[in-house]
Amino acid sequence: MLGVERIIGRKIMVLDEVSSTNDYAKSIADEVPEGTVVVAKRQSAGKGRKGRKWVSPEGGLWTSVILKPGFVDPRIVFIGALSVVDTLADFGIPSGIKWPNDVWVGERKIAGILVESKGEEHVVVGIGLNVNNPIPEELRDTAVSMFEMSGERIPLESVLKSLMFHLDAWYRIFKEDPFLLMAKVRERTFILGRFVEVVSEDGKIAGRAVDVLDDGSLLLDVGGSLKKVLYGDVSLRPLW
Ligand code: BT5
Repeated sequence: MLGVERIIGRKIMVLDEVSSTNDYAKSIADEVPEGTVVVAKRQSAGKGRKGRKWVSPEGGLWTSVILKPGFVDPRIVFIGALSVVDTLADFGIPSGIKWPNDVWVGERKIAGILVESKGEEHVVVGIGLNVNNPIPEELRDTAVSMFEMSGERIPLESVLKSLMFHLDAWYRIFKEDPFLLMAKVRERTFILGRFVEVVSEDGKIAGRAVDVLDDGSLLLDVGGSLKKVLYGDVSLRPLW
């Protein structure tokens, strides 16, 4: 472990390497205060949803925040996604949310969010954001980093500070008025109006993304009838 530091009044645990900051955060969640952050320089087994691999070499921001809202809510993922969008804006990079858990710049993914719960009350918000890390060959067409967008190396500390500032704000808003959070999600979700294909546990469904509803689900127009999707993997049909 490198050390424990503090950024805007919270405990930050900085690790050299860990399998997954989410797993580490879940293992300590009961013993540490809400808001504790785990950051790792590298993850040896960074993970995405459904056991997928998250590529996490040195130079990126791989972090997990422990929240204790007292309940589990599928909309918590949007606290992470909006915080990343706002952080990128602070560094002059426009981005949008690809429902439900990706942040994209143009047509490429710059960040992914993985929310996991620990029991009924504790939630870990894992955020992987490509900052200065190299993008591996196999992801060149689909992934992008802040370095690539800005042309300069960006200190990880300043990205983390900005991210935590926005996370605090969106978490507060979520607790006070989740509809306000969802209104912002709707505004930032760039897939609305586009034709998409969603793969979920119920199978594959294709249609035009119409809205993100207040419960966090995606509303699709499938040949004139509206279908609600609670969760899934979205792929975009080309614009032209
Ligand atoms: C995600 O999953 O996008 C959630 C990623 C969450 C990562 C953070 S890092 C800190 C914390 N600790 C963890 O162990 N995880 C969290 P999903 O929607 O399933 O997307 C996974 C897919 O994204 C992979 O199958 C790849 O196609 C792609 N991918 C992997 N690494 C990437 C990277 N560094 N940048 C962009 N795309 C990547």
